[in-house]
Amino acid sequence: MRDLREFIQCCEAEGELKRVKAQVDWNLELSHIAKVNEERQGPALLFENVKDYSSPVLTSACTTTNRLALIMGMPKDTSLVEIMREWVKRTRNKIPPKFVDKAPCKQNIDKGDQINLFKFPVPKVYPRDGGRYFGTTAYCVTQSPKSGWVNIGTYRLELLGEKVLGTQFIKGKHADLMLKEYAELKKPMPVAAVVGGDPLFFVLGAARLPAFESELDFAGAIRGYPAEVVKGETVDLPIPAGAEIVVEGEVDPEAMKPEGPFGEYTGYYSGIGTTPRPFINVKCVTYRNDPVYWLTTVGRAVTDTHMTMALSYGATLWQELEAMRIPGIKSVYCPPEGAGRFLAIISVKQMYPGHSAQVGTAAISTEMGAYGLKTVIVVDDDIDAWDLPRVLWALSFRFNPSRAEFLKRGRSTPLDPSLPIEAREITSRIIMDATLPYEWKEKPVPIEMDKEMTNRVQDRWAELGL
Ligand SMILES: Cc1cc2nc3c(=O)[nH]c(=O)nc-3n(C[C@H](O)[C@H](O)[C@H](O)COP(=O)(O)O)c2cc1C
Ligand SMILES: [Mn+2]
Repeated sequence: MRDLREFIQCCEAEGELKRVKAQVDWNLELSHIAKVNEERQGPALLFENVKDYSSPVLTSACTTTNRLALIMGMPKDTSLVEIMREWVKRTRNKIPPKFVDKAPCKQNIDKGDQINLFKFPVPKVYPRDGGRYFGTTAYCVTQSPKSGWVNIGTYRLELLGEKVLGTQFIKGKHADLMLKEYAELKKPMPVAAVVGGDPLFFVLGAARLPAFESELDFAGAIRGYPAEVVKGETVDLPIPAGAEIVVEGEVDPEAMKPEGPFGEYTGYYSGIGTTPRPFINVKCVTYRNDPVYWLTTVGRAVTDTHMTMALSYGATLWQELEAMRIPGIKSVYCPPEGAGRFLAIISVKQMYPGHSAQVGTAAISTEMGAYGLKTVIVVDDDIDAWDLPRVLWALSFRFNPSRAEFLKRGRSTPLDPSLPIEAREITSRIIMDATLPYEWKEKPVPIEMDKEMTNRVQDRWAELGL
């Protein structure tokens, strides 16, 4: 899949998209339609008549596993866990991107006075948001001045002016690491904030992939062919050729402007009022004719953003456990109710004493788990990680609180509402081992039904009047 238009076509062919022709206001109305639609597990929406604008807005692209499967190039009825399993398999062999000369994203090029980000139908999402957020699905392309590593990261971008986007690169995120390198060199950081292109770029921009790895190479791995990229007009960065809108600019590591707040995927605001943060000074904007602007509603679980994160965070945790060569991992599930990141369930076929404990401590030590993962539940392999009723059963009957491990200090996220607003850098964690200890000589005797008798009664079901 090369661009958002191909995805829209694919969704339409599969009955997964509706065009909204009635006029809709970008100010709260559009986002509220999208959110209610997502709560009803509705289709992707293409708003074709946005008040004050002539170009369309896409929402609800990732809300259901059906559409996540389409993004991955898989059949519609694939389960989330099957999609994750495929992700883990395909991302073993990375494929770097390929530069092309001609790119649709260059159909229009605005520089100098022509630049005006209010040209695009950027919605205001929730009433208490600090403003309109150009970046919800937008991803920032940046490059390390030291190693040359190219990163793609999805970070919110607030529309602060015709030529200004506010950023929030949380400490330790890859754009933040790179900005610190530019600060040492006393140079501004070139950046391209991109909307559209292959929808995978957004999913991968939001995925917590390891440092020093390029999301562009992961995109190639998942697709099986290299991502097509083109050089920027004013920045020397690889930009997806099929992108809809590309905002090129620079971030001065020393300059700040008030940014925020924004209704986050935890269902809460992460701070009170505005905070001074670095911003993008826009130097050039390129876009396709009639560009499709793409929004994800973020906000309270479970809707669009949460499904995206459940896929990419769960798959990344699974892959990192595999890379640690821990045997017996049967399945991994990071429920969308926890935005795929605060809670993880892992099913393991135990092979030696302490195996399940190893899985629990490994999970919180992966790159994915070391940041914000608070609760890990480990279950035996007779239970699938996503089978929540069975997981609750194991927590009731196999779990003993004395076998839980508490850790007092771990990296946290400023988004976690369970911590006081002024102290969100460090969190505690718990590993709940809900397996039966491998070393027990005498295990509880499970109740089995008699197979023959079960068959017999099933055969008699109609006769029994049931
Ligand atoms: C809709 C959406 C908005 C996000 N906003 C931010 C943000 O403002 N700041 C941030 O640091 N991470 C944000 N994230 C999470 C990052 O995308 C995620 O941590 C990703 O790993 C960042 O890329 P990196 O690992 O290359 O730094 C957001 C994710 C989504 C899906
Ligand atoms: Mn990254």
